[in-house]
Amino acid sequence: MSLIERYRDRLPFGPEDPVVTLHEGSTPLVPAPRVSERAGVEVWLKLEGANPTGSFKDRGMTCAVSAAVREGARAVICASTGNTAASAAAYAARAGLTGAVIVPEGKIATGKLAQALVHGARVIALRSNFDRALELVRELADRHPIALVNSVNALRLEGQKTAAFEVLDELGEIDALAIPVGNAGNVTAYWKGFQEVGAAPRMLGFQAEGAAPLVHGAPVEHPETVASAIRIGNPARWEEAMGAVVGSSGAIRAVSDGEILAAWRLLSAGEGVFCEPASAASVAGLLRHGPGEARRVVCVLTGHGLKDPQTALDHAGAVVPCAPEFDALEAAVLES
Ligand code: AN7
Repeated sequence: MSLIERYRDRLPFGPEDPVVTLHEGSTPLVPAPRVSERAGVEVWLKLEGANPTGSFKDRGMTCAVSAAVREGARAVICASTGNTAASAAAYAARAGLTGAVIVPEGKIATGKLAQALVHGARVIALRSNFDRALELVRELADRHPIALVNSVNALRLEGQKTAAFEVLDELGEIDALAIPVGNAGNVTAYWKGFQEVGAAPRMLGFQAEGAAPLVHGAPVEHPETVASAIRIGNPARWEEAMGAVVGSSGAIRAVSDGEILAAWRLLSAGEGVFCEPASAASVAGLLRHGPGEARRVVCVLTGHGLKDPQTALDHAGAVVPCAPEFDALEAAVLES
């Protein structure tokens, strides 16, 4: 079922409104015994990589693109570190709209680039970073009748808040939500969702050390991190994210690339869950900074590991070459 249909009473869509959907949402929420043991609390993983295009962006995109169709838009546009581009391209294709995505040249994961291209979007590689791309794209959307589908679009947050409903529907109550933070739309959306149903878990947002403007309290001009999805130096939802953190007695903290990769390895080899590096920042943050007084924590794994096969191969074990003979194969399989 489409996310809009499922939550229509809590979303700004009427029964006659057009719905552009790939049946997003309803993602798995799975217990994480190994992470729980390390963190000393009950940890659950919200697998947002199980959405149709492999990231949480689909929840927001179904709403942003449906609204664009309702308004008669012919084209959608976004700046993106990759996942928004993949999602916008897919939903634009679904709606029969033209899509254009502006990405930082050479800095988006291979899977995301492939997705944007196969869905037929015009992919523009800007010789700069995400922050500059967003600045330019906002101006472009001001001057042309093109719907901007970045999370500066309120409909994106409306859709993404539904993940908070799902978490509470399954667990009843949680003490804290650990979540990676880039442009800060998702942490804002979860907080909105929790508040709408009278819940107030601590919002624990995590940024990569080299791209941690909310931790330093100032924009970062040249953000850098292995977690390319959150390589963002000047989040558009800065104030709202700080509001969520203060309102929930939470925090925004930094994790190093090494900690992100260690958490990513624990998830993939220890839990059987393959997420992209940015997503592992939630678990890395919980392990580094601790759960505080929380006893039950949900970590949001925002995107699928297959999004970024190159980083995965760079940081995983090597394959074992083998001659096509029985003895060689036996040795290759059994020898350590
Ligand atoms: C996997 O696609 O900003 O704090 O342009 O892809 O709401 O920005 C992606 C962000 C976390 C951070 N995890 O969410 C984009 C983009 C993954 C992401 C984030 C992103 P926000």
